[in-house]
Amino acid sequence: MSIPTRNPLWRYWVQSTKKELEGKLGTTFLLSNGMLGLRGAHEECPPWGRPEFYVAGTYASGPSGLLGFHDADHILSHPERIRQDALALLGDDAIVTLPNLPFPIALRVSVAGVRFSFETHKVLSAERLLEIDNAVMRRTLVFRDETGNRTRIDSVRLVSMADPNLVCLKARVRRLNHRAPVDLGGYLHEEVTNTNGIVLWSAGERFADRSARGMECITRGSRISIALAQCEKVINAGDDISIELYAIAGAMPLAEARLRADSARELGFEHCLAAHVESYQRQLRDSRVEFDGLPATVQGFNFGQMHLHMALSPIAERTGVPIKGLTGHGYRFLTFWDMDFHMFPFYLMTRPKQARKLLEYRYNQLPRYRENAKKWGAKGAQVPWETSTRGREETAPWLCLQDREIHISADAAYMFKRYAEITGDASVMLDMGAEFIFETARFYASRLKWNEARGLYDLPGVGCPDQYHTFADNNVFISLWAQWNLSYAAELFSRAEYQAVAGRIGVTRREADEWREMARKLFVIEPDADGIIEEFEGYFDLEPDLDGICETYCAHSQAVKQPDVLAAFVPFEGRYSSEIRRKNWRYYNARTLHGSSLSFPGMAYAAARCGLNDEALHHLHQACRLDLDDINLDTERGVHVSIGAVEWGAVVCGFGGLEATGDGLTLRPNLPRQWNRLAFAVYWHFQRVDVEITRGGVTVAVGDEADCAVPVRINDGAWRTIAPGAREEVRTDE
Ligand code: IFM
Repeated sequence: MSIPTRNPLWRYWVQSTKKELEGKLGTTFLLSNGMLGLRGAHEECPPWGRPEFYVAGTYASGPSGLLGFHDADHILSHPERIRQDALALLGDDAIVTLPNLPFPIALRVSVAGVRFSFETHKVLSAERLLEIDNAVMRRTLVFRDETGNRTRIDSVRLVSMADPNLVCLKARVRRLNHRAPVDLGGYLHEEVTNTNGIVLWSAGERFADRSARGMECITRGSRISIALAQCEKVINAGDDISIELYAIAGAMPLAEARLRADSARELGFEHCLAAHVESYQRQLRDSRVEFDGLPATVQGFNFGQMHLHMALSPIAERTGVPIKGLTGHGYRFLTFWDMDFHMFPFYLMTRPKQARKLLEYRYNQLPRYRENAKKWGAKGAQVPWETSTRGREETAPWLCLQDREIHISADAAYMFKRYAEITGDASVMLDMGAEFIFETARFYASRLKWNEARGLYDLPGVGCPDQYHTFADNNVFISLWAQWNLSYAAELFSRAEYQAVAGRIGVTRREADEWREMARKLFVIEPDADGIIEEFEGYFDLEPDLDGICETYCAHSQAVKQPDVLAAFVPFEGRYSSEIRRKNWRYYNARTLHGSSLSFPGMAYAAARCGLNDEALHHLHQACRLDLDDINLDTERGVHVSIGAVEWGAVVCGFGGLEATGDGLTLRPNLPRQWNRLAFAVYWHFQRVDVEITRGGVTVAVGDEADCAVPVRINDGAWRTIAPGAREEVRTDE
């Protein structure tokens, strides 16, 4: 008998019966389609098994127990806002998050009339396997009862990429050493809670019969009605006993959910599986990246890519992409700059039509952002640091981020510009972008202060993205963004096509001239005599000795959580030579503690873009393993979805040397010495472009989905315009 070998690049599996690992395994075996998020819990839902199931956009509100409280020593706590009674001040309904809903594919298995449970039976084997290339989880469970009967259950589950409301499970039971009767049934497991035992839904209407059941869950506070229906089909074919469960969940009438679950049952499991795999693999093909790295690196990279697809909701124009997708309660399913700055470039280059939804999400919330600016005494529109479908600032009130980590407004504004450039669809600027960019320029203008002594504007009172220095002036990353936003808004104003938008929101020539002048006269820290860029004014004077430094004891030192000088090189690379970027990479590498999951991939990206390839590869590997190996010991709170996007940037833009602009695609291949091949697909003007880089050359093949030729340039060669359906091979000098 030949034993099939599992391909570690696309398969990830864990055999464990350790209860204390359930938090982490629930995350790493999670499946989602952006609408539904189903954690990798056991179907039998043992009390410690953490069954969790979330529906996008169904935010409920509850008490402060939903939040971890930061004490006064925490680096992000605001010295004035953090008070002993801060929790009490919050009230009972202040915190929003998605409610954990009944687990939709729960299973009862009885052998000889005795129901299996992890507590009463001996579990001989429990293996979970993730098929990363199919977005499917398989599980094998072998148990023995008191009488010595051994039974094996093999199940496979999916959260459908073809039907956003569908979850399916098929489980097959085999009697290994007995003939005792087996009884199988599905149910909705209702004993579920959010953090600290808090329940965020109440039951409404219900139905139940022999092979179907359902209920309405009404969210706390927001009173959203979510229907949950499950149909089952038991197949008893002699020795082969199996069950199929079809669950539909979403904001719809319960009767509709029941009908849809029933239709899925009619279609059958194999049909639902095939439709799901077909739809998911299409997405994977659109963003394919192949490289001959270490298997553990590639596996983690593929895992990250899978999560980017699983996080992008079909209703992302309303929900955005929550920082951890629907994978876990950490950060309460809110959106952060991770979406605009880190994830958007990936979606833009691989799924441009869906990427537009992120622009719509930000633009639709613009009225709330205007209110947010007023709340903090600023003008224009200020994007909240953390927000949900309601567009308000949701950051815990005792933190010091809301009015200080203000780069997020420009991070969001930049998406509109990039979308218009890369897709060629300038209508987004007329419909949404110009207004957004004018309003965020107003915001930055209202935050600048004239410094008489210097004869320049300062941007004081900001919190550095590095998050160990949250009270700073003139942070280079934030100042560069403010400068860009002000000058780009002035440039847009000078274009005739945006006059109507400007007129509608009252932008005058005088205001636009002020923006231009402010951008010109904004103080931005430049590299010093050694080429090092000071992260913010006064950073060089901080304690350089990092021994004993940790998150509650670091603000006095040069330790950074993630290096924002290196992050500034992503949008503003053109300002700095590669020599300056290398020097800064080495300088900040010595000072970075990687407290943020964004740090390893961000440093991989920055290193690869300036030719520090060995360093880049090391950091890429760490990033790729972060969740699978639980490097930061917080995977149980959910997947760090944005790191997958930054890893993509490190590989495609770093090692592939891709630069995408409105003029076309430039490739400056920079393969690490350990690799011989890198291939990837991206989109430009909605046209697919496949790139293959080897030691000998570069091949570029242009698709024929759009009627559009693609200008491509290799290194500093001439631009070639490649026609739809054509390919070109260029020898390189390696
Ligand atoms: O958005 C980040 C932030 O930059 C650092 N803390 C974690 C957040 C989520 O990734």
